[in-house]
Amino acid sequence: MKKILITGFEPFAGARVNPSEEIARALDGRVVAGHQVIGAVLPCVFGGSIAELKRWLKIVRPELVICVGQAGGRKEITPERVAINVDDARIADNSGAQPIDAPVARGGPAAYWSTLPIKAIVAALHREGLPAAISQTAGTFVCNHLFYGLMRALARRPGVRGGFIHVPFLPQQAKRGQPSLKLCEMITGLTVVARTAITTRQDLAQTGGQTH
Ligand code: PCA
Repeated sequence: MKKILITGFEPFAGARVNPSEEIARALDGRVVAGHQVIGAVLPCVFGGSIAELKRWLKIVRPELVICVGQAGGRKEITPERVAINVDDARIADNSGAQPIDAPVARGGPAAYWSTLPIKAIVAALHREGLPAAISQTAGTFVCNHLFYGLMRALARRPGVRGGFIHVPFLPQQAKRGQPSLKLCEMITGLTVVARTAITTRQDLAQTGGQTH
């Protein structure tokens, strides 16, 4: 059976959970649109996250790769449009590294586009009643770093599509007034993302309700 690789991150910044890890674990082994999902959890570490992703790409040989990370403070499930070639960390990663103004890949292009049908994904999430919007920036921490590394790796694998999705806090992480989303809604949401990516050949040309 063809495969979909879905990755999440371990908790970071002193947190005890990361919704993206829970999503990857929950979806591991499920079948979506005739494809088997393999869920993997990556370290929240510059360099190490890309190395581990490449190891999974070799093992799984997926048709589709969806990397997921937490973006605390956002209220929607947000497909990222673009990965940029910069690491600029406001806090240290889980190994204590805090690169400033460093390239992800020296000599690499300034950016890579997601190859997921991001507008169709937002529309499909809305049809399920889930909050969703396109994001124009994945930040400059480990999520953008991994997203850039993913798209750079996929540039050498024609036909394999991939991209990055940020998700809000879980309810137990959100401080008063902060938005959050239940884990079951995120799991449904990422299933919709995967199904839409498999079944959509041509992305929609319509507004994505951009917020970030
Ligand atoms: N979110 C962080 C890194 C890991 C995660 O889940 C980010 O947005 O860069």
